[in-house]
Amino acid sequence: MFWNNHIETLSDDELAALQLKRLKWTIRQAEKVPFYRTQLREAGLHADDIRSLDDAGRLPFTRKQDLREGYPFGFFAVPLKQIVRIHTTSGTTGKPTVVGYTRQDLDNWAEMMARDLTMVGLSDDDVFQNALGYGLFTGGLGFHYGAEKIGMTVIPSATGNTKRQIEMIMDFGVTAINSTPSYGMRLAEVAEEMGVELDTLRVGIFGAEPWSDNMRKELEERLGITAYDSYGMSEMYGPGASFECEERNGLHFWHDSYLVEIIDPETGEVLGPGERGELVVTPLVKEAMPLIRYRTGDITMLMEDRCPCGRGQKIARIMGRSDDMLVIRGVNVFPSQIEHVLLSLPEVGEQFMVYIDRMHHLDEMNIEVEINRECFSGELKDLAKLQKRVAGALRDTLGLRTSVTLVEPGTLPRFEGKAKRVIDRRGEVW
Ligand code: DLL
Repeated sequence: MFWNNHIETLSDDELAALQLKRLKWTIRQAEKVPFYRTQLREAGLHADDIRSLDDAGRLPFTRKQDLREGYPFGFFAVPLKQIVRIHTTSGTTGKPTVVGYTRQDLDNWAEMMARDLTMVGLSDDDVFQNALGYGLFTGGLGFHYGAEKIGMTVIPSATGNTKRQIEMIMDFGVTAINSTPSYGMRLAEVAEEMGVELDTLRVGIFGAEPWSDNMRKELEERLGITAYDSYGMSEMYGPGASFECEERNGLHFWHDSYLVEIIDPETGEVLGPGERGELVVTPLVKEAMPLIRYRTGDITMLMEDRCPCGRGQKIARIMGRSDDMLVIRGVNVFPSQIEHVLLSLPEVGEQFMVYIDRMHHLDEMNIEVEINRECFSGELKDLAKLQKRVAGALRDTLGLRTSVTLVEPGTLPRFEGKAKRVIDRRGEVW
């Protein structure tokens, strides 16, 4: 099913022409921002110098740090009078990034979300429980307007009060649920504790943090749904920029609205399809806050194959952010890989916490893992064998020795929004 058949299936030539036109518009829009005026002047570039999409490679990159330095409104290309909404990132590492929207931006965003939701087979026949944070986080409101646009019955449940969320799913006949994958697992866990079946649910949409294929299986089995991956970031409006279709093999990007590149994060060189690197995005329709070649920090690749659904080029699921990548004794590890390994072992659950310390100049990684409720006999004795097996499986996949501590079911923290499973204590002074 298509929301906007024409734009979702443009031919390569039509798409390239539209992208070029919109790229020039974006550069003109960016020239209204002092930061970009300076950058473009220094690069000796003007919108009229962009004659083909290849010329985009001559444009300078924008980094998250640049946006931070523009705090709060330094990147707005329109007067505040025309800004109708503001969101911010959580700003755990320094000042939050502020993003602004004109009325047109909000329409563009809702249009993309409408395409996404229609793409996964949802319509005005569905009841949609939107269990993402509403507020400064873009997740809740971003989905909300797209879901209303296609006429779904929207329940703005936000996060928290998990028992009540389960009751709502049952009482309101919810057919589609939207949350972070961590919170999806929490919903499954609480439904199981309550001893109820969520019969009406058929679709789950999960995003805002990395999640593995094993996590997908787990969510699907325990919630009785088909699970779809949803990707976006505040700087691209929020969720909606990229989404899986019913094939569930990579995420489509809305190329009419974003120019997508993958670069080598070290050299800045542009990489081809099938080569993994950092995603760089130039939004093509953003009015309030245009960005040029924004370095997302997210690690993925462009996919080589054409999707049978007829839409444009896909990206692979995001492995994580380059700054989430842990370098342990020289080995690169993403928390999503740990999750993947743990979920392949039936005796342990999906809940884990990673602690990293530096002992005698060596990095040590200890992973606390919850034992699966069904396999837990009430005592932690006799678990040495299991502990060995978990550590062995992690070593085989990660190529790294880790120490594993098994803990009782229900003892590790649960997350309603994005999970924080890594505590890196290497920088701390002892
Ligand atoms: O997380 C937007 C969003 C909300 C996407 C709801 C999907 C659903 P930020 O808070 O700005 O925006 O965080 C963006 O989250 O750069 C990725 O590192 C990560 N991320 C988002 N979606 C995924 C995903 C929202 N599906 C940052 N897989 C991004 C992996 C994801 N990582």
